[in-house]
Amino acid sequence: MNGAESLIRTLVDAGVDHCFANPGTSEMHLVQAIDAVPAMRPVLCLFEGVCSGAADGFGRMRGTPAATLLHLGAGFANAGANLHNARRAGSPVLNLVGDHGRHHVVYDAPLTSDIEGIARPFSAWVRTARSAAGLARDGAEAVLATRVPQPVATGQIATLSIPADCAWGAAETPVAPMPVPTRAPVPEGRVAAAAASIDSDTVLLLDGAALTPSAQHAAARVAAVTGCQVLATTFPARVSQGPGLPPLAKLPYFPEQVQARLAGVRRIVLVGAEPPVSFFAYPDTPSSLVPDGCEVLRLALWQEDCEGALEALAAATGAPRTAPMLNSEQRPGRVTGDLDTRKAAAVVAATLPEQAIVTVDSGGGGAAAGPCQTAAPHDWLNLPGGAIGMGAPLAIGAALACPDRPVLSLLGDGGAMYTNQAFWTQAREGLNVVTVIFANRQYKILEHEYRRLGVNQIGARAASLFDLNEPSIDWVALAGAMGVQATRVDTAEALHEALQRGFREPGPCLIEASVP
Ligand SMILES: Cc1ncc(C[n+]2csc(CCOP(=O)(O)OP(=O)(O)O)c2C)c(N)n1
Ligand SMILES: [Mg+2]
Repeated sequence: MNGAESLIRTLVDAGVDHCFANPGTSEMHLVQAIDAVPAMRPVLCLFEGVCSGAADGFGRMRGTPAATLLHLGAGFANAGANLHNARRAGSPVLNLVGDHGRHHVVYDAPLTSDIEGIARPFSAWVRTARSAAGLARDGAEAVLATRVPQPVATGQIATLSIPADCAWGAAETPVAPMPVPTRAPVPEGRVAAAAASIDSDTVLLLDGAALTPSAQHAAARVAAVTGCQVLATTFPARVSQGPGLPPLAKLPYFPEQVQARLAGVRRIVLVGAEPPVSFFAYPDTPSSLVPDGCEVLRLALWQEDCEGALEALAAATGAPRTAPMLNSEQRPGRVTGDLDTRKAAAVVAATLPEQAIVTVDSGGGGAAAGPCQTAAPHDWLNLPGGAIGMGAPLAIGAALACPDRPVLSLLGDGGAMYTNQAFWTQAREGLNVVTVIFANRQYKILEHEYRRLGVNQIGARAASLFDLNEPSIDWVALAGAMGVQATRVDTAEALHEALQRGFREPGPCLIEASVP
């Protein structure tokens, strides 16, 4: 057995059985090892940002890592933006990066690069393998590193750089999986402090593991007895919603909206969340959006047992056993006429299948989140790191992690162009992913942000940086070229019909929704 095979067998034994790959020459022995170990499923992605976004989607849904296989520093760098999102999501991801054999590095051949230097800002754990015999242990430790709960911005990404000679050199056996630590419980004192002060002027702010169904139920019970408000952060990485779950409001996006939402709040209790901040800096807006004089208490940190903390808080506040107010199923009525974003959102809620996984990115998809809360039980995956181009790759990973669940991607036409290679992998793997492109033929949010500068007249040169017309992107042709069935719709009725057909028929499809 060589190092590569001992590594791949070690990963499979530890439950890592999907590899989103874009290999090159320095990874050929790893490819050979994947070929020799049928339990490892290789998934070819035609751009590394698709590999990393897919691994993020897989990790968010499965809770255990998928591997990526990337080609030296250049391949890793291409994966960067979606690794940034995966880091902010706290997703477990294992990057395997091939490097030149160590004897070759001194020659500074063209692809030579500082892999560790490129990997470090994205990774909680970075290592370069030092021997073929040690590669299996490196792999086992890398998997463990993805499973150790970390503070929010640290993330749970492990990057193992593998010099080619460590892959081809002789090795002995795989290494057994290492025990996985659980989340630390929250000290009783913090629960008592929160329970003593929580009242109707309090917001319980939830993120991360505080947004599981049972955590949401516990938070709703606390609200029932104390009168506090429950809010989620603006873009939680994963949130379960639907009939049977408590209604969940989220903090809005723009800073002045957050300030308005939190006006009069005297106490914020953080559960897996950080204190609210403005997404961006603006000349006349504070960065921190905690209201003046508002107290901030931390009940549970992101990496701690948020569910347990909310259960304990419910017990300490004498909350009722069950949450009183739960969403009941209520679908929007028939929507007709020319499409706009609001109508498209209603049609999405009208057609959402049970147990769907919804991935969003930039674009109008977020508008459907509210109406979908009463449509059908689902998981909603947001863009936690703000690096657009995540939604389509994320759908690949979600579909492979949960093959029995339908996946719906709601994507902006701008964001979807960053990683449109994802559609090819969706077709190649026959994934049940329905994509709706919100085709407004512009970077609408950027035009909005530009106007927020106080600009009334947008100059032609500035406007050209927000406009996606001329040439206008033909999504039906683009998807068709990659083997994905596609259709264009401009009315609510046609979108309704196309969504129903998309969910009914196996394999991926794409709907270009004209939303002027
Ligand atoms: C990686 C990355 N590059 C650039 C941006 C800046 N950016 C934010 S939104 C956006 C355009 C989004 O356009 P689209 O997806 O069409 O949504 P729309 O605003 O039209 O609703 C851009 C370029 C970003 N957030 N991330
Ligand atoms: Mg757009």
